[in-house]
Amino acid sequence: MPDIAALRQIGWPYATTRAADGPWAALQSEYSLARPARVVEQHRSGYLVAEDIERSYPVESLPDWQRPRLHAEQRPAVGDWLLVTGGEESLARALALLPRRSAIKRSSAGKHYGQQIIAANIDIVFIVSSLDGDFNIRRIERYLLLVGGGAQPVVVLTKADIAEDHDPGVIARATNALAALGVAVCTLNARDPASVDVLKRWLAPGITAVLVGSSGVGKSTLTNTLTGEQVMKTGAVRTSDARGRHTTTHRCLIALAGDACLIDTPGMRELKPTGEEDLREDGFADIEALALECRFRDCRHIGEPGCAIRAAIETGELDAARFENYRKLGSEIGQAAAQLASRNTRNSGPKKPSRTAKRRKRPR
Ligand SMILES: Nc1nc2c(ncn2[C@@H]2O[C@H](COP(=O)(O)OP(=O)(O)OP(=O)(O)O)[C@@H](O)[C@H]2O)c(=O)[nH]1
Ligand SMILES: [Mg+2]
Ligand SMILES: [Zn+2]
Repeated sequence: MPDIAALRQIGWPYATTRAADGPWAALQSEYSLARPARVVEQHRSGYLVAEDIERSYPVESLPDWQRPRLHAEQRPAVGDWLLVTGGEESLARALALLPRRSAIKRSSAGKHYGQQIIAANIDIVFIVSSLDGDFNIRRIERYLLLVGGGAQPVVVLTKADIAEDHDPGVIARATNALAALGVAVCTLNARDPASVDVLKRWLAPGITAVLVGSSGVGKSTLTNTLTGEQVMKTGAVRTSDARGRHTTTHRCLIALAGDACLIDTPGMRELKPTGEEDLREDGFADIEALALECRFRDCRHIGEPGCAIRAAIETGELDAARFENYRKLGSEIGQAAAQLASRNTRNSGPKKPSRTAKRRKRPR
């Protein structure tokens, strides 16, 4: 029998694991001997899962997940819940991926359209930026867009202890710029436990939070300070330009004392939208509302009479650089959405039964 109390310490959100109470009734009745386990690490060679805070173990993937043509977002990611079986005398086996409550994702790098799940089943996204030269409000707007509706974003500004020596006034400038976005912000020294304590108000029991941001901003340092142990390796930044060296190479879920979970991730260079983002909901509602006041319905805001956007830029009510970023992100979302739509049409043709479906038909 699955141990609910132990599962809840690693973020299981339901009161039971019985099929009737979960959103995957069909799945679990089929696999009545399976138990839920959470993906805590993802490596090239496979997944590590856990059923409690004490121990994680490798699990054999479903053959379906190794199909090269399977969309990446259909494979498990860190934070996902799997149904597993076995594991006492032999390698545990995954039987299914349970539906996600939420996910943070981006488009994968490369020519072809693809999505990459950064973390699944998360409640809080800590967008980490350091104050020693990394802070860039346009990049934070981009992160906010990717967080989407399922999770709450919190911007964490690190290296407050050294920021003013590098750049006097940077803390005030950064916090003012963020206040205009209406997002929660904290400024701290990631190496100092007393300073990092402010994050605990978002780390209630059962919550899963993920740390995202560029390399070298202090995500793993925050992880270590929050756990009180050196669970993650950290690396000094280059002195020439304060860039990190990509010290963390894989995503990792860690249970914190107090029953919240934290996911540390490798620093990200590129943040391309997937095409599913919504500018209205994810950080740009003010601009969308303003555009409704333009005289022409199809105003392109490039000099038409009665343009509310141009007027707001002139009075200083709207920051021209923010509007530029809105435009740029809008066009990237549009392009990605078109690629996603064409991928979905290509895939909606008649399907051959998958290998798992065939296997299930065989009598046991
Ligand atoms: N002074 C000071 N140094 C910090 C702070 N946060 C992180 N550092 C230092 O910055 C360097 C990079 O920190 P990491 O925690 O490795 O950065 P990361 O975000 O995990 O980087 P990647 O794993 O490469 O993505 C380390 O030398 C840390 O000690 C802070 O708030 N203040
Ligand atoms: Mg790291
Ligand atoms: Zn206009």
